[in-house]
Amino acid sequence: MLKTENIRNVCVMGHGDSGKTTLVESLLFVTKGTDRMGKIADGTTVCDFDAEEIKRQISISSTPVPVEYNGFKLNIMDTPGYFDFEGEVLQCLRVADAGLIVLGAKTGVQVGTEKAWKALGERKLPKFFYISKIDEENADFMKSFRELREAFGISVCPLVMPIMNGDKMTGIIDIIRQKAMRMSGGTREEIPYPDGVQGDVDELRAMLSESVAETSEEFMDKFFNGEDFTEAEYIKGINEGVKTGSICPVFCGCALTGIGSMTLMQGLIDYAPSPLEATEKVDPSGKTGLMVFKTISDQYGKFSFFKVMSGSVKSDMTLENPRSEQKEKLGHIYTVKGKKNTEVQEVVCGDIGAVSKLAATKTGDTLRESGSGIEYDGIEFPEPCFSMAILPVAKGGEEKIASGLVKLAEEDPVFRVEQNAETHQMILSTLGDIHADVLRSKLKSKFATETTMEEPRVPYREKIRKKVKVQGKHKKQSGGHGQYGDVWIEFEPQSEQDDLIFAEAVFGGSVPRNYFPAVEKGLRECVHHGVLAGYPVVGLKATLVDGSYHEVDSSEMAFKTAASLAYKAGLAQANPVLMEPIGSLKVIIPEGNMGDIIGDMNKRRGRVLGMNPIGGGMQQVDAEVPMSEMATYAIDLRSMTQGRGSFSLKFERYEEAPANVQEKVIAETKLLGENED
Ligand SMILES: Nc1nc2c(ncn2[C@@H]2O[C@H](COP(=O)(O)OP(=O)(O)O)[C@@H](O)[C@H]2O)c(=O)[nH]1
Ligand SMILES: [Mg+2]
Repeated sequence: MLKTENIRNVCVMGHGDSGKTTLVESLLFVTKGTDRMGKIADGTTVCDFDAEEIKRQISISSTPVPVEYNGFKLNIMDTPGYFDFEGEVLQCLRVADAGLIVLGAKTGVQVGTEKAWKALGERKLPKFFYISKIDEENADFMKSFRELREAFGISVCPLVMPIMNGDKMTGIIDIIRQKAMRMSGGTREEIPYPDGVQGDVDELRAMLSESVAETSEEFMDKFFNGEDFTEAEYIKGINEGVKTGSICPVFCGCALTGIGSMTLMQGLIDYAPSPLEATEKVDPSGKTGLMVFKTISDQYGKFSFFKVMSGSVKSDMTLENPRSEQKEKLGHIYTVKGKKNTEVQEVVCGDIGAVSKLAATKTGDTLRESGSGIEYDGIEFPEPCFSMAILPVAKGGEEKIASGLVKLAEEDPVFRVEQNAETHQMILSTLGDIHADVLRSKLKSKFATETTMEEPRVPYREKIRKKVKVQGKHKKQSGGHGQYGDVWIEFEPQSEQDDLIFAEAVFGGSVPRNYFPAVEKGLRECVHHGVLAGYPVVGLKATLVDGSYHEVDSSEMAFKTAASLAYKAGLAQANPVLMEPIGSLKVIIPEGNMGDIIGDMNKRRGRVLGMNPIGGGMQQVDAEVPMSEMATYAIDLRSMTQGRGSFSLKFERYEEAPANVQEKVIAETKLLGENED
């Protein structure tokens, strides 16, 4: 039986393409958890098994895999590096007890490295580094190590150094024990130091001592007295430091050959906290409680991944969900490795498992033994910031898109869909173009629905700027029962909340009272469509001032028509203008990007209202900008800041659109009208 103290829950993070998925594959391979070493290029890795991942050769979904080594179980969670899939990273972070940040020896620190560091720091989770792809041409361990230390300070603590033969990594040096090792027939054996490495080893050992000295006063004194630490002291210091965040051990290796993988696993076992000592400790002796951090729904059914936070989870248990207030029976429980499931009878405290067919439970939910009162924090997801209209290629496919997206939302709680009542478009909001593209691919492959995307239509408004008085006269008196309605209406701009204020100032019954409602009704129908480009009219006051009627031929219908004639004539004369939605924008960017962001804001007709440093080398820019200019901002901001920037935009008010914008919109509406006819 697995013991909780022998579990390590580790989230693997870092920039896209840094080698995370290949590393996890290697950990599985060297522990015989898989019988062949899968390759990204061949689409054969355990973690990237999804059709979309194989096609794109990037990780899209996070995948927890159990790696068993020396009696320990490492639940390694491989996450996507691409920022569109940040939601997947956050799910795994929620249940991780430590983070392993992977960075390439050649590429060094990238935005994804910084983001991982920040995310782990915010959650007070211990951090480990793995410098990958040591075998690549021009890869330089010492250079990337120094860069790492420069970026993140003296907590960055070296534990190993690669032994190189040209571009090949042939072994590894343990900096604490000062031993060189190489792999031989699947086991490690000690070898003498190769020539010319002593200098680097000394430099790394000095840095190691410096990091360890930080962990206690006693060690600090020893360090300043020039004394060396013993092996036991090093280990104690690192253990302490990892827990408080003052030490981040650094490993390295070549995942393709597996050299460095065993050392890394041993390092995680030795220094990463077990769930019992983690930032969010588990309670093995408590009543059963688990937290669902991820949901997969595919042709095999719906699987909910969970971490046991309290007690233990046994198959056939019935637990309650405090959010949905439903009871859930856990019929079959599993451990999961890529797309393979192994049914188990029990998942112990601190471990990660999966359960099928939960009816009323979604990602972020707690399941608990009744009467336990347990409820865990859910998962905070990023707000989707990239909105596009999604439409079917085939006529009448809207229903299928909507139901497909509902299904996909079970797996992906980040994106949003809404039917915009005004523009009649279905708006899909995601974290970026790749995220949207993946969802569309899944709609096609899983729900046989082909879609296209276009920029969302902008909900413009129309408004008049001048007071006018006009007549609307509807008269048809050719034989039989005729129609007669005649009104004089004053139209003027107003700035109250209501879009249309209707008043009357009719003297002496020129229009009988009982026709007033018909006039108002006629106008209310009219204001849905302005006279410029057919957008709803706002800020209008209409006062019925005069008119005439006919004893026999007047009717409500005739007065309604007369009102609409007055409306058409009046608004055209009243200097109408197109109003565009203005959003208030908050952008957070690195200081160095300031110039680009401001320049870009000007191009989008934005007004910068303020700039404020918010610490960590970041600035907050507040601005107001026409919403019509912001459709692709999520993508543009990412490319201007290499993904470091973020923003939020919300509707603020309507403002007159400049003449050139009006002309363009009006011309486009005409074109659209012609096409529809
Ligand atoms: N030379 C070399 N290439 C590697 C190594 N690890 C990964 N790669 C390659 O780097 C690319 C990205 O790897 P992947 O595991 O998908 O990175 P991820 O995006 O961080 O998951 C793939 O082409 C891998 O074959 C390594 O140790 N050495
Ligand atoms: Mg990957």
